Amino acid sequence: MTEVAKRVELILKDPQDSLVVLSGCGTSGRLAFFIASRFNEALKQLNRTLVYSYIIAGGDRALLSSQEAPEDDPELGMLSLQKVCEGKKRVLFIGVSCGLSAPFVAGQLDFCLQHPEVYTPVLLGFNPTHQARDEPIPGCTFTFRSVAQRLQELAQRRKAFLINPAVGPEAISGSSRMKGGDFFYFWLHTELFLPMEYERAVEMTYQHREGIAALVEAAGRSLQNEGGVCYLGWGPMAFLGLMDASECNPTFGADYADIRGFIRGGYKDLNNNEGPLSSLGPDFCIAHEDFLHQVLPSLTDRDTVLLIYTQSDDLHEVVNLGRKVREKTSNIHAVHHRTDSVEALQQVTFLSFGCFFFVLDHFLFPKLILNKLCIFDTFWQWELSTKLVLNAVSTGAHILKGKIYRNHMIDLQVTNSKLYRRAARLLQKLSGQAETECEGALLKAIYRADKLTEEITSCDITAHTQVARSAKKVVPLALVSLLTGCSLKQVESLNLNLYSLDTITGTGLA
Ligand code: F1P
Repeated sequence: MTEVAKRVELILKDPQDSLVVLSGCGTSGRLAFFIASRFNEALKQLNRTLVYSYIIAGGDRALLSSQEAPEDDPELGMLSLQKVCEGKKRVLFIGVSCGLSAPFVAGQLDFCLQHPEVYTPVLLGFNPTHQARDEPIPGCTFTFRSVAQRLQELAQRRKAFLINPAVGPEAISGSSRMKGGDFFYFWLHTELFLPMEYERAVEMTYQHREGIAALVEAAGRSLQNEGGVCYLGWGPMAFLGLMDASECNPTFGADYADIRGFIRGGYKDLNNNEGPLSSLGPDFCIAHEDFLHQVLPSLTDRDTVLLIYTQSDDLHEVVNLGRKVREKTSNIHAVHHRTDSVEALQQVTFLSFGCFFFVLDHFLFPKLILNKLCIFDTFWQWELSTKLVLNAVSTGAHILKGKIYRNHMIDLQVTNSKLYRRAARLLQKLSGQAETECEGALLKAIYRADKLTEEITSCDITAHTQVARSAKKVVPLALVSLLTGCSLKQVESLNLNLYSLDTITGTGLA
């Protein structure tokens, strides 16, 4: 890690024709974007050359919505890396795949290994090398594991780097959006810019356990009652809301309207490579203006709204929007970050909001505003803290909705080869039945067919995952069908809520 930090330092000192590229899929790609943007912002303020760049599988639309299919494409990964690095003579490439699994990233790492005169590859993930994915990648001679092993060998001579601490599996398995993501965020900050103390941010956040629990309950009630949760954010913190919301779709089978994020100035504030994407549909409309037009008119007490802002944001604006929301729902809350040096500002906040807001605002950090770097330090602690709170809110709310079975997020979307295999493994683990039965049940649920035809079984995984994009509750349906012996039609007529899974399977419904 120290060695990687030194390489970054060299690039920062002599940025001519150099680049640090962060790349990943899903959550890893979103964090790559967020961190590259934040670091470039910091460099801008210090009048330094911008050296950070990001790549996310599926392009910028994947920043806001689930696009797992491109994760399977190593060539796409390689081509997008080549494009970003055109004309560069020195590139530090940081490929992130929490599970050491994404072919998109494997393709990029392989390309770096073939061009050592320009690229120094770094692989960041949270899995031991021998557990990296070893499934053949169509059209390639390498697997993720073989690439990781090559990196490991070169790492001894400092020609490549493999950073894969085991930070433990996700408490609720099935997504890299929580612990893996937190560590990725934390690691990049400490290694790529300047060493900082994040432990305190975590401690301070969880001092607000009760407040966070209240938020989880409110959001959970909304989801249970077919309402929605909206994050209305200001400044960089707003993207964390967008990111948290977009992850709920592949992780919990959620609809885009269940949890939505909005950022004050929309794409102008997001500052992504591809610019505005609102023309792609309502789920890509992300500005507060869009919230006012699309969501506010039909907002009710069933919905939860969470404002996310800091002392640096325009409080009058926060108050104005807050008042509009309050006219429609009493279920309005706020995460407010401040340092302990702004008592006056805090008073304003309380005066304006006190009567109707639950304000989770005592994030007291030491007075760090000594120089510009310390301002970033404080901001980054707030960002980590916000990520922790939002992950807790959305995960907890989905648990309350009944999306978790025996500690597994089983209503995942089966939209790429990794997720297809994960779904099949989950079915085996939870039903105790053989692999072929489980895969059969999975296919039946994807195609909504009670019998598997030749047409279905002759298709490959890519075709199955394309059909699965529009199928709902695939794994829960397959599981109940496996456990009860009921046909898919019978199971579907139950209008499944995972809360009732144990009851259904325990009473021998068949
Ligand atoms: C990438 C990713 C995850 C997401 C889901 C699908 O994983 O998009 O972020 O939660 O599991 O895969 P990884 O390559 O970082 O392990």
